[in-house]
Amino acid sequence: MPNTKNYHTSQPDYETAIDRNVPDFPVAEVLDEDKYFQNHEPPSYLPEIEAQIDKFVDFHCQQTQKKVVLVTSGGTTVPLENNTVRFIDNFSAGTRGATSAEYFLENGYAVIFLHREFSLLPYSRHYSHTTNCFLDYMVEKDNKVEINPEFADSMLVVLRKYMAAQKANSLLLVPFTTVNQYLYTLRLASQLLQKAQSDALFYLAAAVSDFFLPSSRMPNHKIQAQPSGKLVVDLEQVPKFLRRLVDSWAPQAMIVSFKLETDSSILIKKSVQALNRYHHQLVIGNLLQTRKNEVVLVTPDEAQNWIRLDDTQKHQNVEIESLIIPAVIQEHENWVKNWTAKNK
Ligand code: PAZ
Repeated sequence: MPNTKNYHTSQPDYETAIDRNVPDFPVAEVLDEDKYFQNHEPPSYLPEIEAQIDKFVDFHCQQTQKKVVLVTSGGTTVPLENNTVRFIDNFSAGTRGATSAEYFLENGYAVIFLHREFSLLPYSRHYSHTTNCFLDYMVEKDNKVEINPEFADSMLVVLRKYMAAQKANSLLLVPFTTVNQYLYTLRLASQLLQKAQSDALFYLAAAVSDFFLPSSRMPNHKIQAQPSGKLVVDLEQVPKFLRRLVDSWAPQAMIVSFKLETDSSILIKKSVQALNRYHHQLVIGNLLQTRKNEVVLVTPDEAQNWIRLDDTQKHQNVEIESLIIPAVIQEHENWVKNWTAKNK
């Protein structure tokens, strides 16, 4: 996909990210989502992204009538310095998001892919991180570069899907790096997606930081060695934006969040807790250790639908997302039907 954007989210906004006039961000309280936006600057490139998303949503609402899914993917960072040398990162390669995006596209959705810049992308994921270098897929023949015949057939399949998505203008790539960029972009995209009403779906697979350093306390320059020999970092809790997404940013859309745990004994409890707290439609629970082989879909009635790859499927390299996405789409179809019936 040609890179036409004029910015990189991995480069901090040196000038605007810090505002020393704002007071310290308070300890998490009710409605601190709103305070967050009052106390933190939006990324400077946001208007460019707004124009792209707006055009994409209009195109699909007016011309193709495709349902639109916003897939979030990859981990957010928490910078420790304004001129960022050090940051805290969240685990995620972007496999879940990039793979899911491909299956949504195959199932007729338009996809806004809100991803950590330089993490895995739909289609190129098959080649970008699987060898030392993409050149491993090439050979030289008669003074020319060719695709290694060993990979040519499978690459043709991927290429055709990629070209089809391009031709149909069905995939919009939107990057983030920091948690601040992620939150501002998510809010913007969800407000623009209101036009799609219940045809909008949110599939929140990104690993978003739970703690952050408020910009009012962020040092401008690289942190130097401390006299104590220790660096003590005092982080605040990131407000729970899922509540805002469900209540006011995108009240007509169906919202699917992921819950990642490492302790299997609390996975279901935490998934149910998230549904009770935010009142959205579906939580997909997964464990770090087994996330590629099994997930559990939990709905507000506390029903649990486990999706597991069996041994044959594992052997055949079936991707679990090829089973997750049809189940999510089924839920979305029910959501649209109910919403339409209620709003007749
Ligand atoms: O990107 P990946 O395939 O390596 O990992 C995917 C995942 C585990 C980050 C995702 O499935 C997930 O659970 N996201 C939500 C994480 C959370 O609870 O914040």
